[in-house]
Amino acid sequence: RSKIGSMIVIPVLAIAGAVSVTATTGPAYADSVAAAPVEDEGADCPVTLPGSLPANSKLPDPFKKLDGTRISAKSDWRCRRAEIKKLAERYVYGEKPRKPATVTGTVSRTGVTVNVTDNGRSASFSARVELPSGSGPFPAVVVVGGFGADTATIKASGAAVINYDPLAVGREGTPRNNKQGAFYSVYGSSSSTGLLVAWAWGASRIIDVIEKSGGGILKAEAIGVTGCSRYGKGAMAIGAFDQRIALTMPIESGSAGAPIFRGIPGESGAQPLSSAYGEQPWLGDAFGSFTGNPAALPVDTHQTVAMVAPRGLFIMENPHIDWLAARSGSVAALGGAEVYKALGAGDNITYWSDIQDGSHCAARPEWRTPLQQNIQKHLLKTSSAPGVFRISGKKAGNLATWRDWQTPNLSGGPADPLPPTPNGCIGTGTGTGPT
Ligand code: MCU
Repeated sequence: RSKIGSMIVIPVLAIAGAVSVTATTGPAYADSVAAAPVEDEGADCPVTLPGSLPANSKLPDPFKKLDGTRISAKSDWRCRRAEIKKLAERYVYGEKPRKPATVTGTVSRTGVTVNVTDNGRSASFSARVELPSGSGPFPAVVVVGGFGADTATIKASGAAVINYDPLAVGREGTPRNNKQGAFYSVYGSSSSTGLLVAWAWGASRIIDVIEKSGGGILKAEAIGVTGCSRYGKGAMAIGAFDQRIALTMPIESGSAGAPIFRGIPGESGAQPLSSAYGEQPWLGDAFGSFTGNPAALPVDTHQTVAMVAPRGLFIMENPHIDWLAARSGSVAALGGAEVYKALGAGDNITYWSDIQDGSHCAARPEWRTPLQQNIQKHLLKTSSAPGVFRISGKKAGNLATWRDWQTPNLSGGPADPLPPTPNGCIGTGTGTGPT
């Protein structure tokens, strides 16, 4: 059955937006925080997962370590992030295996091919590449799934498009005990890892091949990711689980994407957790114990947002379709933004749900300029435009009601370029802020 055929709940309009934006050039700015040179920068951090999961109806404190103490320095974030990553793998998404024993492949002006061998098993997949004008080498945006992303603006901004079909790596429509696709060919069809992390693993292997190619066509240190709807869930996971990704841009991701799990049961019309778990094996098998009890989760998606910090993040949401849980999405962004602020990177996150057209995954004029600015800032390094929060008054969440922790003043590192503001907004956004 086709993926469109399975979308019974919201009508999908995949419109290819053919709108171009003239890229401006200017001096290189140092404001954007570089992506890490490795996929999993804190892999060496010791992490002991908790033995019990006490109920907590509020969002878990992202600054509180598993030993119960809070971090005090920016340099502590590295290993705190590793704890969050382990919790997110264990209870939400399933484990992302470490880099495979062998990854080979090719990068040409029209495509990337990937061959992976790990644990003695092999799999291959490929992605089609579209280059912008100019001679390159180019930054690139991995476009997950084939719809909903404004590829014309991406290319007009000066970045290549890597068309990644995640279904070749983790197929939809399979039962949890017989998952299929390149990831499951290598790690087994009964792997408890969900599709989102399988897709993330595939995107990471594309980056491995680009790294090895020597950068003549595509620049491995300037990679972004985007996708809409189920592929927005994928874009979120891809950016959270590979620190080489400089810019993460989920669109209308809905339940199992950006929105906080704790907020979904109380958000009228939002896709229930049981549905997000059951519709497709997007989340890891372990999430099944939490669909009726998200308060028992030791993590929530504000921490998936925080896993992306301090790298570029541009969350796009649609407040016109209740199913998409945009109110809970705004809380995830506001909660994760507290980590950005504490790291002195408050202007690397943008959240935008203030849009006119309510159709799902439509081409939207409102997102063109921030899309171009994010690409210029985080991939091309030709802009220092600060991130903004433009939260639609239709679905504006209130972080204050969801947290019982405050944001620490972390020592060390560069000074925070944007002081925290009382209402929890950051940047220079003029839209309706949280109430
Ligand atoms: C928002 O993403 C999903 C949603 O979770 C599903 O319930 C629905 O069937 O499809 C959406 C989607 O991927 O639309 C393209």
